[in-house]
Amino acid sequence: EHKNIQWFKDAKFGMFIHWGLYSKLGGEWNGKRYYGSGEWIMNQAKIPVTEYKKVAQIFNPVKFNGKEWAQLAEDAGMKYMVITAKHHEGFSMFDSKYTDFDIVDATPYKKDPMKSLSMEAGKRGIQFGFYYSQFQDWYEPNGGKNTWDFKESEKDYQKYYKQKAIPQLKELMTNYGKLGIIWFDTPGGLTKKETEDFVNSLRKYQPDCLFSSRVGHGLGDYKDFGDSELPPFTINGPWESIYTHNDSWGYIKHDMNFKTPVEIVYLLANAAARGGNLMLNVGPDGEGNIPEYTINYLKEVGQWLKINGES
Ligand code: JFZ
Repeated sequence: EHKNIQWFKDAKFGMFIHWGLYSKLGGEWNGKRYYGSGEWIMNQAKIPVTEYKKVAQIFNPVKFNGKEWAQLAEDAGMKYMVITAKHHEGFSMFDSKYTDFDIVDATPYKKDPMKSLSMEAGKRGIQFGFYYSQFQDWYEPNGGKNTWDFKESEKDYQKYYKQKAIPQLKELMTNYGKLGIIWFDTPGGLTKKETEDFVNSLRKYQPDCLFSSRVGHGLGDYKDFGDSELPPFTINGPWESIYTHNDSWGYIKHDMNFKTPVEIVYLLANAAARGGNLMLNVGPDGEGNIPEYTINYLKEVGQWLKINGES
């Protein structure tokens, strides 16, 4: 068991945030609407890298306010927060030396939102973490799974890990203070031994930071159930269940299927009764606004927790 697992076991409730260039598209490309997961639109519409990178030029989330986001998490009764530093689209939502395809270098916004968000979370005693798509990177010729621009047979995954994923993970683990979690996703391209080396090489930057199980090969510090599934009551060991507030992880403007406060409390109770956490996802839009429904419903859940919860 990880020596710093206790906060996670006690947390019960966390905020997941999917935010990237796909949030600007909002589920629409060339006048056509896409459904499902907004953060997959580049793949769904098979958008070429040369087209997709232009979205960065119009991504200007001036409404983003790290203080308000962290305050919402606190008001909702959430004890941790995990935000997409880089999703499968390959765009870095933080300042990175290892690519120009990041929010500081490629957008008119030119600022690093992860700086204030990590600080504001810390101030409130909320454990802060990053989601990082370690294998899938549709922007990079050597990254995982973009087969509409690049030939699979010509990909050199080791090169991608060495030149982008590992250096960027180091940046995330050294530039944003103490991290609670790195949330890996959809593993690939590495053997079990290579995954162990990968994990061990990162541990040294922050020995207290937890790694999600989707780092692959049964490694990682706790189990994830997903998406939107709950384990049996007999489950042992630390775990988390992930759900999203509406149907998509990333913002989709025509997805209004938001879970009500009662439904959220029910999910929370269901996870807590089995000894696990609920990490509920919110999808801010391309301007940096969290949807009104999400703000209002989360505040109601927080009210309920204040009256009926343990702490
Ligand atoms: C992954 C991502 O592809 C998706 O965009 C989103 O970020 C989600 C939280 O994670 O999708 C998955 C990964 C694993 C499972 C399901 C969806 N799974 O193991 O059931």
